[in-house]
Amino acid sequence: MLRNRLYPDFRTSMKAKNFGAARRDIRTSSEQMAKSKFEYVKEFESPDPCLKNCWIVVRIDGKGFSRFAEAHGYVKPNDIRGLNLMTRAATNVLEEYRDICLAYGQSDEYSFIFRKDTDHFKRRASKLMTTVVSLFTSSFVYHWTAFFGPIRLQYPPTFDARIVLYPTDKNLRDYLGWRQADVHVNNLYNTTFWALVLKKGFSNAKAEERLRGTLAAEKNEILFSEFGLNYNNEPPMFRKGTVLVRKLCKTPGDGKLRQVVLPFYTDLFGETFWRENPEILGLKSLQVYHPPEENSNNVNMNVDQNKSPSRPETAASTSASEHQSSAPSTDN
Ligand SMILES: Nc1nc2c(ncn2[C@@H]2O[C@H](COP(=O)(O)OP(=O)(O)O)[C@@H](O)[C@H]2O)c(=O)[nH]1
Ligand SMILES: [Mg+2]
Repeated sequence: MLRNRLYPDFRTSMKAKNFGAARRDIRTSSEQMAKSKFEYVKEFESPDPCLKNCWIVVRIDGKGFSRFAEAHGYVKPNDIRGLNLMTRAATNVLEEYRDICLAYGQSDEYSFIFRKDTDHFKRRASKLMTTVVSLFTSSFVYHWTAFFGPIRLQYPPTFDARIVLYPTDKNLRDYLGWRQADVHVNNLYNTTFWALVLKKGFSNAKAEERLRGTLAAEKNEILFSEFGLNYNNEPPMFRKGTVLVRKLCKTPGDGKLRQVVLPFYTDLFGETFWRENPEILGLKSLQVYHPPEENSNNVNMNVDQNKSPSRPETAASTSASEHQSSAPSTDN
């Protein structure tokens, strides 16, 4: 074993309680000079505060997620376990960062919206972005087994991140509308594509050729007439993505109001969501959440896929405010 000349009993001196003293001992004036000699390198760091008064969006996205989904046997086109795991990880992020007022997720991505008046990390872009994507990724791995049971992680997943600033409420709403339009378009396509491949034995190339140039109404019609599937009856989580918001909920037991992050499967287009949740854009205090009546058609994840479908009216979505009554995660 190498012996340290200054500290022959190396193990004792490296104990935490001795560490400070040991460090002080070796600080000589020449080392202090060296320290100040090197210190100028700090000046190479650039300040990166996000512009004031702007909504700060941190979007994380799975890197090479198609391969990850394949390697872990994800159900095509939508894997409920995978989507719920994404939402679990995103919930962790909202619980940690109280200045995130809304998050929106679909497929392998989540967007986290920081209040436009946040001063968290002095609005430093790198700090906000890296801590969000880091906590998201570690939470995804941490909760993996709770959602995938015996299926072991084959390799560590990676998520990338970016920051985008939106100066107006309209810009922010349009951003969220853009991400939601993405899931509308992709999910209708993927549902039809995989129905052709998995249920009719089409090759990928043949299914692609069949769908090339088709409009939404045509894909709806293929699903209905060839597979007896009304696209509007597909789970809203698949069609609309997941919106996470913070509400005050009565805790069963002591009846106290506590902050809870709740998932909604709802349209962000139009006025309804923003009218029902004015505190988000208005930067107001949290609202008390009143769960929908039991048996209301707001609770929609238990869609009976076996019931006879009625012909879809449009490719567009149905009710505006759909919330799945999953066990909320509380934080107090
Ligand atoms: N089978 C399956 N694949 C999914 C699911 N969610 C996301 N993916 C995959 O993840 C990809 C996400 O798109 P994108 O970020 O553009 O692809 P990436 O560059 O491979 O990460 C999709 O194209 C799917 O291949 C899911 O629920 N089931
Ligand atoms: Mg990706």
